[in-house]
Parts: sequence; C-alpha cells; structure tokens
Amino acid sequence: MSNYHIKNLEEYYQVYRKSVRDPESFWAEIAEEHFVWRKPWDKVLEWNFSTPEVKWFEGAQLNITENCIDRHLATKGDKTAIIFEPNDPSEKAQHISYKELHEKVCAFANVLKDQGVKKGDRVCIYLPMIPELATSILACARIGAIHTVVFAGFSATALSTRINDCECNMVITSDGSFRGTKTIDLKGIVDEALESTPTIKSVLVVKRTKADINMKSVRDHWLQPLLDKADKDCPIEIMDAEDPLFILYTSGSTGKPKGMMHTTAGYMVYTAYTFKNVFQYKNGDVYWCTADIGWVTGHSYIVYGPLANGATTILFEGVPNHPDFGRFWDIIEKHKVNQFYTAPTAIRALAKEKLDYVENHDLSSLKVLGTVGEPINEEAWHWYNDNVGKKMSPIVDTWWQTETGGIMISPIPYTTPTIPTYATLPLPGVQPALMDEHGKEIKGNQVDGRLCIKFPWPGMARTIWGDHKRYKETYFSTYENKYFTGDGALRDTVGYYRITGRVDDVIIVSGHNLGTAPIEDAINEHPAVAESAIVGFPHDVKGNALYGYVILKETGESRLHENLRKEINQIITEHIGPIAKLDKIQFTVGLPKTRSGKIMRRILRKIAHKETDNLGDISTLLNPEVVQEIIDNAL
Ligand code: 7RM
Repeated sequence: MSNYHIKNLEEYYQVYRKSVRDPESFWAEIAEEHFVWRKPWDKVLEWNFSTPEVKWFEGAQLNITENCIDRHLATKGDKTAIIFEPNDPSEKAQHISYKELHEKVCAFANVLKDQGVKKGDRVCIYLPMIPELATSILACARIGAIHTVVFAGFSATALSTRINDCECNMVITSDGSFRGTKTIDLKGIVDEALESTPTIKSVLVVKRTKADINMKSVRDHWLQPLLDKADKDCPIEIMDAEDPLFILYTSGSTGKPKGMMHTTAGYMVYTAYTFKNVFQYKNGDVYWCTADIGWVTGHSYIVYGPLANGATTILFEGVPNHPDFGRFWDIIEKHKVNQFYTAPTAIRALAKEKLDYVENHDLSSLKVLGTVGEPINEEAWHWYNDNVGKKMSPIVDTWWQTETGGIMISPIPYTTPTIPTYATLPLPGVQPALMDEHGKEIKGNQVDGRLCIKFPWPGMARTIWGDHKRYKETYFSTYENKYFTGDGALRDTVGYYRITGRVDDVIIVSGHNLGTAPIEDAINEHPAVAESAIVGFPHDVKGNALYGYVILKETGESRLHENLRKEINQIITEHIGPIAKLDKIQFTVGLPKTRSGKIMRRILRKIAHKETDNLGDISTLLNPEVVQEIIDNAL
C-alpha cells in the first residue's frame, strides 16, 4: 500500500484513517518519497487556528521548479510537458518537452534577474493562455519571485487594484490575445492600468497577435529578444518551505479582492498528491484542464500539480465555441486526452448544442472526467456521463477553493462510487465538519450545515496579503478553531458530501466567484445611481446570473432606462470586467431594509427567483411597502 497513490476503496479508507490518526507522519512520508528537498524539515506541522498560523515542513529547503522540471530531465527529458493548442485550429499545436521547458524557464528566469527582479519581489502576470503564461510563472518560482497572475479578462481598474495591493514592480503581458474570432488589446489595458501603479518599473511584452501597440521607452521591453540573449541555464533559488510562492486574488463578499497567499512546500506536496489521486494519472497519459491559468484551477491543475508528477498537460488558448461547438471534442480526439477537467457552466453550454458535435468525434481515449467551480446539476452530470464519457469514464466532482490550494472533497475515479451532484468523500488529510447556526458541530450522517475544515492541510493559503486580520476574520472567526469555507453542504447516510452553494454574498457566475459588494460599488459610481443591490438568480448555462436592483437619484423617464442599463453594464465592465455584467436590471424606488439599515437580500433573492409566495415576515422591515412595488415591477 502506498499513501501516495490510492488504488481501491479499501486502500482509500485505510489511508484516510491514517491521515486523521497521524497527519504528520502521513504527509511526511508522502513528502519524503515523492519530492526533491535541498534540506529536510525540522518539524512537519506547526499550527494554531486562532492566531491563525499554519506552517508545514518548517526548516525544509527546496525549489518547486526543481521538482516540476529538473528532476524529470534524467528520465523524461524528451517527454512532452506542455501541449500548446492555439486558438486557431489551423495553427500548429506545440509540444514542449521537459528539456525544452527547462530551457525556456531558465532563460525567462535570467531575463527577470537581468531586469532586477529579486527573491520576494512581486511580479504581475497578465497574459492570455499561451506557453509564456506557464513559463513566466515557473520563471518567477525559480528565482523566488512571487507571481500574481491576473486573469486577462479583468479590466484595467481591476488590474491596477491588484498590482497596487501587493506592490508589484513588474508586469508581464502580451501585445494582445486571441479569443475565438476576437482579438483583445491587452497591452492597451495594461497601459491604462499603469497610469495609477507607482511601483511598476518595467513591463515585458510577449508578441502574440502582432497588433500595433504602444511601447513606452525605458519601461516596456519585448520579451523575445531578451530571451534570445539569455543563458538557457539558471540555478534555482533555494527557498524555505514557507516562503511565499504566489498571490492569487479572489473576490470576497465585501471589500476589495483578497490576495490569497500560498507558500512553497505545502502547496507543492498538496497539488501533486491530489492531482495524482483525483485524476489517477499514469505515465504516458495526456491530461487536459480547460480552466484559465488566471484562476486557481489553472495554477494547481494545469501547471504545478501535473508538472510535479511529470505529466503531459494541455494548455488551450481558445474558447469552446470556436470555430464551432465541437472544439473541445476535437482537441480530445486530436491529442488523445485521457483525463479531461472542466466546469459545469461549459458542460451546460455545450449540452445545448447539437449532439452531432460530440458524436462526430472519437472520445475513446477518455478515462476520467472532472468538474469544478460550482455545484453540477443532475441534468448536466448525466449529459456529461452519457455523451462524453459514454458511461465508461467516472466523473470526479471536485470541491475546493482558491483558499484551499487544491482539491479537498472528490471521488477517486475507479475507486469511489459516484452519485450525481455529490463531491463524495474528503481526500486523505482533509477533515470536514458541518456546523449549525449556533456554532456547534453537527455529528452523524444525513445532516446539513455550514462546511468547515477542522485540521490544517498542506495546500491551505497562509494569509491574505497585507491583511492577516481579514484572513482571521473571514475564515477563522465564524467558528472557533475551524476554517470556514463559506459554503453549505449536506452529508448523506454513507458520509458523502454534497455542496449546496455559498451561504454568503458571493455569487458564482459561470464558475467565477463574484462578490456583490464590489459590483454594487461600481454601479454606484454612475452619476444617476443612488443605491443598488445585486443578487443571483438561476440561469440555465451560467448556473447563476446577476440581477441588479437600482435606485436612481431622480426617477427618470422609463424611455431612458435602456440606455442606463447599457451604461451601468459599461461601468461594471470597466471596474471589474465583462464577467460581472448584469443580466437583469430593475429600477426601483426603494430597497427593503432592516431597521439597522441593512438591505434584506433574502427578499430580493426570492423576487429574482420568482418565489414570491412565501417571503417570510416582512413586518419588521423599515419600509415593508416597497416590497410589493418591487414584486409588481420584477423582470
Ligand atoms: C476551484 C474553485 C470556490 C467556490 C467554492 C464553492 C464553489 C467549487 C465546487 C463548488 C460545488 C463543486 N475555486 N465550488 N467547486 N461548489 N461543487 N465541485 O472553484 O475560489 O474560484 O471558488 O466555488 O462555492 O467555495 S474558487
């Protein structure tokens, strides 16, 4: 039996029990056997959830790129590490071997050094899904710089907020990006963002679209000529286990985005371990995760987890519907993909199209199908199982978060019997707890509550960059001595978990977490808007879509409303990005409020869901009369 690679249910239970009985030796054995260390640890785990402070493998030294690249060179130098599949299917796919990846990452790391980047510096990466996105991340990790990737669909304002929050001194971007039939002027967005980012000293620009862009002298440099001159070998920076590896921003229910900080050793061990087990990756397999590296799923399961296992991982630049809705299936057939990992929103979008798109492709290479990002509804699960997996590939419904670093609750394929909509069992090392509203743990099965984790795991974020107090308040203060996830869940009779969704003001739209507060703040910037409130409502493709209730300063003529709707969405696009646009905007004279002035979102949510029969007690509201008015004008 090996802790590292679980092969059947009996082994799972044995390994799981061991991981709870003796977490330290459980993780130490995995860490020792499967990774390269420059110095062993003094202590496996140090933790305290009230400060909170968590340290894994303290005293150990390593470099994650040595583990993801160098150590594979002897046996897998010519093996493909990354397959780059371009947006345009007529452009040739690139196969980057581990040896080539080593050279590319080393050259890039040397360029960063030449530009003055040092260990601990923050480097912002704002790139489309091209190989340089992976190599820039790894180049940072090689020299100990902290990468902060900003999804290239975010706006200039969102980009500058993130750059300023962690005080980056460099941005790595491209002239533009290809998405389906569109090209996006990324460099223009960066230029705009950098008007208000005093810490940025230099910008490296990858040539991708060949768009005619503005290069600011001294500050901006084309990457390729620098790479051409750079040495293709670069020694690793020796990192302490708890040195920061990256910062990744995620929306909170209130306030500005939270810069989740992940550290080196624990994150590496955790992503590698979970990748191996959840996808049952075997040497020679081709693995594909469709996420963007701008999200945590891409960090952990396109880059670090697969590469730490010496896997072949696909990096896809394009979108599911270009040149047509068969693109995913085309790529699976072309590269003989064995493990495919995508989001419920993508499945729902593709399920709406003709079945021919799927059926015209040979998908027989598939062995494992994964989903992540939001609860998967039964219909989508069955469509995926029947048409993509042909009932032969187990579906792993993987629950986890930016904060958790890696997958926490998931079936192990060919081991855990699956049930649609259930993420099933915690992975070894993960100790979930369900809590009631009085802060008590709910024991037993067939219960539901708020999902917490009661023991540290190596992949957890260690802090919110620059705001440890907020980290403590957000995750460790709701329930004593427990990490609170913000999700609700139920546990069935056999101990399977089903995640029911967020219990806070985060709305998941197309798998992207959106906090309501920042969107409301953006809307309120419109000169005609007095106040606003956002809720989610069910959407057949996106899972949830956004419904905005907006109070105007002056009740204008309704013929102007269409224009206002456009302007409001425009402001949201500028402040956050197009993913946060509202599907419905209802203008109203008031919002239901409690006596302490809090907006009663529960009521607004019910109205948006068209569930107005039972609104509960509204008599305690400050302004109960406004409720009927809102119902009468609901969209
Ligand atoms: C990986 C990722 C985290 C939130 C999380 C949940 C929701 C994610 C599932 C899921 C039900 C799943 N990171 N979520 N996976 N809900 N079933 N399998 O998505 O930080 O962007 O989002 O996503 O609400 O708290 S994330």
